[in-house]
Amino acid sequence: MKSAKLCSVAAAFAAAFLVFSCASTGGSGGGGFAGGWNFDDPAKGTDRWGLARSEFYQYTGDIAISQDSETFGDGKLRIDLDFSAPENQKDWCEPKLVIDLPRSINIGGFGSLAYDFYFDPSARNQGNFQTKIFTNTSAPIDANGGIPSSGEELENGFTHVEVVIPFKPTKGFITDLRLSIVGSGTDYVGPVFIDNIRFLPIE
Ligand SMILES: [Ca+2]
Repeated sequence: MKSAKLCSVAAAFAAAFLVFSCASTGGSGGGGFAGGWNFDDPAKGTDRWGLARSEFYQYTGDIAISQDSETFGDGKLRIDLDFSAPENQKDWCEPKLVIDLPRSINIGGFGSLAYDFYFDPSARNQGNFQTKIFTNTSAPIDANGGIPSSGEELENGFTHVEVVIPFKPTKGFITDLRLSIVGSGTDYVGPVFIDNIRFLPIE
């Protein structure tokens, strides 16, 4: 009885894995990597990205993460932020996103992580954003980067900037990724959006 039960658990696990494997090789990358993360499919929600609340550094404001197809007409990852309290206006105030990858990613040959970032200039009186990437797994990625304070001004009032974070190339696989949107002396209150997170090859 016990072994039969174990067997059925194992079978269910194997079936789930099979389904997942098929889904994740389907092209547009559910939690996957081939095309990075574009957040265009509402059915995938945040596509496994979440908040690493226990790893926030000096950030105590409200925060929420969601998939948003309305604000720009195509899907993006939305993060609602609140740096209004003085204690959240330090030089490095870091809420952090995390993804535990369903399949490990070989990062050999990559030299930077890039994403599109959208913010509302009217949602702040001061300060800027910075960014950071980090992984806990054996192939280390640990790099900080800047986020431009001005860029393409869109009709809906948001500014679009391209963010590129170079990191020291390393061989190996990662199974997690942390991505921080860091407040740097800012009092920003409102949503920011991230899209097209992708690794870029070494130049
Ligand atoms: Ca998108």
